[in-house]
Amino acid sequence: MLYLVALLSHCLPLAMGQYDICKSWVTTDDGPSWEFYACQPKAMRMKDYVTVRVDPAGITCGDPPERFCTHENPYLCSDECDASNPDLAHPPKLMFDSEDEGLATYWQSVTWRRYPEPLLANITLSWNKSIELTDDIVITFEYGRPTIMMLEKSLDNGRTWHPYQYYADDCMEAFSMPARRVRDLSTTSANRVLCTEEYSRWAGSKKEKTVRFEVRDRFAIFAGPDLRNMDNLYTRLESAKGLKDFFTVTDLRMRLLRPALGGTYVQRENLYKYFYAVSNIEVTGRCKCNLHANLCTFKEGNLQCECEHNTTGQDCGKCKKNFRSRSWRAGSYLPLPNGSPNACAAAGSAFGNCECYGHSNRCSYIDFLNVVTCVSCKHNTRGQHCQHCRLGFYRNSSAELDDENVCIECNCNQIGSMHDRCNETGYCECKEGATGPKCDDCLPNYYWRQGCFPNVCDDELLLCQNGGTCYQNQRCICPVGFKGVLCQQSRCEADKKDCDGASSARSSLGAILLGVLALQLCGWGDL
Ligand SMILES: *[C@@H]1O[C@H](CO)[C@@H](O)[C@H](O)[C@H]1NC(C)=O
Ligand SMILES: *[C@@H]1O[C@H](CO)[C@@H](O)[C@H](O)[C@H]1NC(C)=O
Ligand SMILES: *[C@@H]1O[C@H](CO)[C@@H](O)[C@H](O)[C@H]1NC(C)=O
Ligand SMILES: *[C@@H]1O[C@H](CO)[C@@H](O)[C@H](O)[C@H]1NC(C)=O
Ligand SMILES: *[C@@H]1O[C@H](CO)[C@@H](O)[C@H](O)[C@H]1NC(C)=O
Ligand SMILES: [Ca+2]
Repeated sequence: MLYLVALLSHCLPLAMGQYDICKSWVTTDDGPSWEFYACQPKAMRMKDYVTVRVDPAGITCGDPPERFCTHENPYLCSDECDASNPDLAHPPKLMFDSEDEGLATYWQSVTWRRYPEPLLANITLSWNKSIELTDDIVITFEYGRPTIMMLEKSLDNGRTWHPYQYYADDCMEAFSMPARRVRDLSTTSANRVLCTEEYSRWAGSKKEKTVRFEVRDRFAIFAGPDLRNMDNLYTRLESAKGLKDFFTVTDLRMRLLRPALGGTYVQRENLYKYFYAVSNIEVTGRCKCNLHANLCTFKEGNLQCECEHNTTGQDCGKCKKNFRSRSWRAGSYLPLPNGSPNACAAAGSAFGNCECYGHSNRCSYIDFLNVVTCVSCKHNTRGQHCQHCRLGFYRNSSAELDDENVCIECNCNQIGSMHDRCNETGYCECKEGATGPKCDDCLPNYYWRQGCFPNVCDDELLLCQNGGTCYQNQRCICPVGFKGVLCQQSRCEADKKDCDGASSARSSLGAILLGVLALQLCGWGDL
């Protein structure tokens, strides 16, 4: 493999483009050696690697078979869609085939027979791989373009979605957005999400068939017309925050919200001419390999970067094992023209033997200790090799030492625990009465109130006396005439003025007798 690449890099003319070569065998004053460069795969026709999903179920025409007509010929509704007949079926895969004979093949939706209920369809394209767009997305509609649609994108395999562009014949009415054109964007707004009216107006279904997401026009803001100044674009992609990500997707979704209307209002008496038909979706882009690969292969149904620079992963997004002496970094387009490979380095290659498990980019020699130590350990690690967890964190036993998630926060309850440190299994040290891994529970016979306190009363040993009731283990609510923590003390005993009416709250015979006795003993005397 190494030799092959070396050979290739010798034979290929340098003119084939920027960032095409990951390394080359060069001769220097010190003899021959490898030189490494930032590199990226070539752009490809991404529709060849996509999986598609069309929603909702039943939106594809032909089941049951259905007749339709066109805006050009609205009274001749003799065309038929029949899913069970290959010649009359319009399944989703026809959006991605190659149309060699020039005959359009297309996916088609059911007609708008449910009007005025909206005719909605989602076409979701997934690559299970991050892709960097390099040219316009071009969607070709037969029989007219939608009057309202939206393009969405995902960067995380469909977990979250973001608007990418809005399309309508009237942006204000459809989306409450002013209509704009990508050509009018400036360097500071090149990644703005906008609504355009350019691709939604009726112009005859044969004449204007395409809807675009204009990647080239946005590139041209930096690279000039015809993209002649790519250096400037690459510089911007590297420096402008979020610009690279703007052109990166793992999934795309077309939300078709209203079909072509033929330049007029909806005619209820003929709903067979309203539907969507998409013959092609062209997506041109390259695998995102973080400038660590110049090849991207399709293996077992998945795109995969062929990583160089001792990186690994689907996007070359981490360092290979034993090459983690500093943390992983993407390659950079800068400095021009070859960029920086930012390769992963073997443990032990830099600075004697300072392994930092990928949590630090820097080692430093400490003179008086005569040791090399990692500097500014990240990911909540610490230590000479970033091999320990910071105080307040503990080791994630299911993660390797070079994993970003290796240290987990202790999360000790601030009130229940002695401090915010914990042991190797995440257990905090609890104050008296508190328990649980995080000290946010109380032991039996303790109650929680800004910390754990011993029960004052309960239903077992610390019973409230004389008919008193225990309130949340915190105190006894005593009947009139009694007091004390457990209502164990008669008020008469403590203070003779308190004996009036003391009998009223008591229920047991014994208590009543006691009360009577108390009345006789002290109550009458006072009157
Ligand atoms: C299309 O996808 C959006 C989310 O992006 C969802 O809210 C909507 O319900 C979907 N529409 C249909 C018709 O499935
Ligand atoms: C997506 O790609 C990853 C990495 O190549 C693979 O492990 C996973 O099985 C793929 N998922 C699907 C649904 O193909
Ligand atoms: C990657 O590791 C191999 C094997 O140790 C080494 O020969 C090569 O030079 C390394 N590549 C880079 C870019 O560091
Ligand atoms: C522990 O590490 C694994 C592997 O990286 C990770 O999936 C998991 O989320 C981590 N656990 C916590 C609590 O962070
Ligand atoms: C951490 O503390 C808990 C509770 O005290 C204990 O059960 C566990 O064994 C301790 N773990 C270690 C590794 O010491
Ligand atoms: Ca087609």
